[in-house]
Amino acid sequence: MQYYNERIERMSRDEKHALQGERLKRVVTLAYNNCKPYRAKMDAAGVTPDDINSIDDIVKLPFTTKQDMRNNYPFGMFSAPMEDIVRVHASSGTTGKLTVAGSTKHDLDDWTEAVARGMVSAGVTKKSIVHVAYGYGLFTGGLGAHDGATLIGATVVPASAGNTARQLTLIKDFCADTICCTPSYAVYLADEFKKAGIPVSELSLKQGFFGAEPWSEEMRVKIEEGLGLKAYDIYGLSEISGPGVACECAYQAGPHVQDDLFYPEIIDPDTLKPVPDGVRGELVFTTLNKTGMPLIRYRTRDICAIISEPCKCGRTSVRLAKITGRTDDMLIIRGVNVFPSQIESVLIKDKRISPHYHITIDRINNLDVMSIEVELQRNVAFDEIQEIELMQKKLTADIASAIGVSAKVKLVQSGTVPRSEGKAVFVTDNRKI
Ligand code: DLL
Repeated sequence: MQYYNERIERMSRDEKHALQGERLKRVVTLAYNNCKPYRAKMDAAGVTPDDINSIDDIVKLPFTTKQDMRNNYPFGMFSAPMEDIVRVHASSGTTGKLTVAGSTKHDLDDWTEAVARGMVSAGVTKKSIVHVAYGYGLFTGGLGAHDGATLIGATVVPASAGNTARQLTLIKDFCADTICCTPSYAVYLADEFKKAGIPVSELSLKQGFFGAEPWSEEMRVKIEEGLGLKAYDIYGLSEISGPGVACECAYQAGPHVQDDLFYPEIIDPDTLKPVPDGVRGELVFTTLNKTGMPLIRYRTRDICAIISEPCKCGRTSVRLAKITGRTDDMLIIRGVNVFPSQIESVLIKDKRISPHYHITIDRINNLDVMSIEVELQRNVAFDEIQEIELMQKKLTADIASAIGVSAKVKLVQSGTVPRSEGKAVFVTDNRKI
């Protein structure tokens, strides 16, 4: 079994517990002293860094949410001066504003090591050829996987997302043994290889790191058979760093959390109280070693459980069970986070449109397809076909530019979108993951 940082990865649980406590005190002190929103929250909760003397004291601290990030957009949650921030990434916020994360050089180094530890645990070495088909940019997938593989000394192919025909050529001709992309795209690639008449025996793939969206054991089987590799689950979120917050080892028994850097808790989303290991609830993360934008008890909204039984690989970290849903209405479409409220805010800008809309998501030929039915206001004539087509085109373009994913927009007559009794149902997700 290979380790990237054996001392940390096999550290005894007692030693880890002490390290987590020391780091928590340090990060809470940093946030309290350098970030006004944290000071205000902690003052309101009657807690100061002096109250934190062990990792178990974490429960005294208030939670941080996406709303806090939004309230302090863009850089108000940073704890370091701007001159020390060397990179920003961002993901979707609930409405127009992005959720922004800033990293110092020290934070990027930690994140990169986290990715490297995960990749090495599943067999990547300096001899590997790593094809990165996550998008490069504000999304953390591309650069995160890229930096981690580079740190190991592997050969990186920074393919980024899109242009499937070129992806097939690169994977085959450059003899990639490792691939990083979303699990749904991996299934799509497998299908495209099949269509192109390229059998798995002509590929060199041995392992792949798939994440950024939920996936099932059934998908694991499809990907492993379709691409002829072992499929590993990699988890992360841009607010905490990016991919590699947790990653599966060769035993494929749930992603190991890099818990000297990122401390996980599971809470009951209603009572906000911690639940025992093994019980599902909402995953909460605290960054123990970040300096640019530490996050304290950040509510990820992902529904998950902590697996605390030791893993056969010898790593002492806790692991995550499969993510089975969210406690908010965020959708992940082709790996992109989308909130219905973002779509709504595009729609309501057009006065001819009523607030009734319905989003449907299907998986067609292994790709997510989003369609939106939108009602016109009662006084808008539906028979001006050309006008309607123009409006549909404009809305389609506006939505694509606002959320980064295309949707088929269909305008319908007033009164045709089904009304629900009680809580409005805006989304039908037909994907069988
Ligand atoms: O998706 C980071 C990432 C990139 C992870 C590449 C893995 C691979 P965000 O765009 O901020 O960051 O989205 C974070 O995606 O809260 C989960 O809901 C979901 N997610 C990420 N990884 C997994 C996974 C990246 N392995 C949000 N399984 C998270 C299920 C995942 N859901």
